[in-house]
Amino acid sequence: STPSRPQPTHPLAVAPVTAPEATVDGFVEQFLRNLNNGRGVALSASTPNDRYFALAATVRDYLMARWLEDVRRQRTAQSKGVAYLSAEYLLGRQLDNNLLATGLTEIAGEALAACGLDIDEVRALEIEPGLGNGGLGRLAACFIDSLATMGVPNIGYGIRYEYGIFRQTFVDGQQVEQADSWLSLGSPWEFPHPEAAQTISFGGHTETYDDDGVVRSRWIPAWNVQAVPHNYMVPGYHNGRVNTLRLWSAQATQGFDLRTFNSGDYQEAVRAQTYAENISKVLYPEDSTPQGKELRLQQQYFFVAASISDFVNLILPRDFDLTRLPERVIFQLNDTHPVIGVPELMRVLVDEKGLEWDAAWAITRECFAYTCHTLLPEALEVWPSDLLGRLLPRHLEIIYRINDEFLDEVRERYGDDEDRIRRMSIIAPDGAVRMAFLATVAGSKVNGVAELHSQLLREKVLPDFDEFFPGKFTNVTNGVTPRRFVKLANPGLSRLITDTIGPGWLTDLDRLRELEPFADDASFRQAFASVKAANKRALAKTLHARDGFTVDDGHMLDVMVKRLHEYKRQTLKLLHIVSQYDAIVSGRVSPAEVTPRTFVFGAKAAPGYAMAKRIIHLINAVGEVVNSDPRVEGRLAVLFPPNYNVTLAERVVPAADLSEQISLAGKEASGTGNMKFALNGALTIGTDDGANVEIRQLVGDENFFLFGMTEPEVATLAETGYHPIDFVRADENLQSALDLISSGAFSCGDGSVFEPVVSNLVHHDPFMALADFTSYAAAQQKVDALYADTEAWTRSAILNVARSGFFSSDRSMRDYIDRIWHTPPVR
Ligand code: AZC
Repeated sequence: STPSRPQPTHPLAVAPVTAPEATVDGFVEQFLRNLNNGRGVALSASTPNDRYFALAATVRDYLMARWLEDVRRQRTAQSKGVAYLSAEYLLGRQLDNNLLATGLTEIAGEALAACGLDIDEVRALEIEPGLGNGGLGRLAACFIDSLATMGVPNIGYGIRYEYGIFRQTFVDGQQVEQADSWLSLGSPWEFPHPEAAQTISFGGHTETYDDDGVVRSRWIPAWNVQAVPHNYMVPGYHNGRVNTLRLWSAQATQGFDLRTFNSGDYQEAVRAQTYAENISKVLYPEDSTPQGKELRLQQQYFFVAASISDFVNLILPRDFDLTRLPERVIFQLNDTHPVIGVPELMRVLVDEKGLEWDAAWAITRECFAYTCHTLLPEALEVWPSDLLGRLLPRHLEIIYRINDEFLDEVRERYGDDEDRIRRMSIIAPDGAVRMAFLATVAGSKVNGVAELHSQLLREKVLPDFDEFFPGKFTNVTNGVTPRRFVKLANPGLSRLITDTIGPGWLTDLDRLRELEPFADDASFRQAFASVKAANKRALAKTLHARDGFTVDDGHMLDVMVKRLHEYKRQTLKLLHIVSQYDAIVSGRVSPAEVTPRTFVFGAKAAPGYAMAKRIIHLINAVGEVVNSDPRVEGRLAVLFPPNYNVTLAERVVPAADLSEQISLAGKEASGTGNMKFALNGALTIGTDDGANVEIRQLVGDENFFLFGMTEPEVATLAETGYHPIDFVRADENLQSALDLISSGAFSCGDGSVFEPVVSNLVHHDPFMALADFTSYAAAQQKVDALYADTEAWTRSAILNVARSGFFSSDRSMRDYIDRIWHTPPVR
């Protein structure tokens, strides 16, 4: 028997943790305590950063009791939870969101005022954690918000990158990337647990051994690193629930080599440390070099292995019967980045836990589901087998066996249809491992992110698999959290909605339908329009302070914000701006005939994507000329604030009149910006692509500006041969706009500067921007016409809000639960 240990006797030690009193006095007391005891400063001597940290700590204190309770519940409950595996979480600022969740926004403001502080100044100090690139990472952040709000047990797993998405600046109109040192002043929202680090191994070789007459394989790794968990609270909205986001940071197993240091070789002394810590150093390092590719695979395995081990070895009870793992967890693979988790779970079950292969495979196939976010072939990851074999030799072995057994099944079904077998093999003819295929074979379900995308995924990307695995493919249309993107971003609209239909819509967004009748109510329209006008003024203020821009009050705000990619076709919009400018300066139209518009762009280009960077340069160059040409009489303005991020999105989205969603049909998997704009009362000009299709169906054709080819038309044109020059010849305005760029009008007379952009369009145009130009320009005329009728425009804007409730990420989560996860109903 073990010697008895001292037991807690104090009443406080056995009672559940309690929150501070939710009053102004209670808040002030807690805030000052955090400032004094946590930061070690008096109020009078505190810096703005001290105050921000103390405020964040105070909000945390209010969430803590609930969090500890939920963590406990998740360990003791035997119910199934969701482990979301994502290489990216584009969280946005935490302070406001967490205040909103606790319902303490007003109390906090008053408490700080009582301390002589302005909460707006304090909140402006927060640097957002930019741990994602774009849509995929922001979606993950919306999903964990929704799961917490719906009370579904969930752990988000990812990487705590020391540097998130680069900070974009413009030098002479060209993108320059700077490191995003978001942690330089510390992060008050994270709880690091170095003592709970996991050891993650790499390299080495495998060997076989005799295990009581059975030949088994085992991995003898060559090196390892420590994965240190950093926990973040993910609070639900007004429901007392707090889930966990666990991000892993890499640390050297043997950090500092004192003997080498003392011998004078300082660099060698920290070499191992630097090497290990590189793994979580930067979000998506350039993978155009072989070194970069390897680091990327290291990152993926690092966080997935740590997460699986965390769940299996720490969260589950010690004596858990692993054949029942599917009853406790579903690992959702956010795109292909975490797919190495499939052979990792097999390795854990077979090599570490001693299960038979077939039993382990049956468990694994139930425990994973895979979401695909793209149709671009270059975004479907493949790993060269020599790289995989070098870094993860046991995993490569496991993948080969999974593939052999899978191809046996294919042969059984279809006979020796070698062509089909080559097409379906997880190992490509060149030996590379196709991660999307592996995810599809292993996943219990595979989903696309909008109806059209899911359909194209089945029909064009993975048709053999769709046939082979009936019922495996499904759709879950993306969504966005209304807490951040309506309530926080657009308090004016939120107030108007609550005043009109009452509270409750923020967690039941379908209720926005009740606004529909008010579209015909003149006084409601007026209130709605004045909210929009106030949001525009707020944006103008932000852009002035941030970038020195002036925004003209009377302008339509026409916005295109998203990553810079040729398929998204920022060039199409730019060509239209240039053609309008051209029409004015050539005297074809008088400025007075042009609807005054401010065009807002926000976009980062991948550092190695040369064409995208040229397009950014061109947008800035056009802006510089158009904005300062007196002949335009201020009717057109092009603004391109650098470093578009979640924080800026929260200002831009509520202010927009027109939302540009103009990708080539069949290329944008879903889009989520499109949903945010519609929910905030912007009208969309868009192609029949991604979730635009569903937005248009819901808001109605008359409240959406559709243009361009459909996906089948695109496919036909590609088959019959696309010659962009034909479209240039057929549209004088297009020809003339291209000529103006070529003439050097936006490059001080030097036509060569943007020649690569123009000639790429005229000779290749891989995303058929020129083919859709005429139709786009016609749709823009319809935009002008409707905008001229203010009442009609506002009516349409209101109907966009009223009919977009479907795009709540709460609905997406319900669909995942019903169609994929089968987690128990929410209490
Ligand atoms: C994006 C898609 O491009 C976008 O259409 C979608 O809305 C978003 O995911 C969320 O599903 N994809 C990515 O960000 N990245 C990859 C690798 O697809």
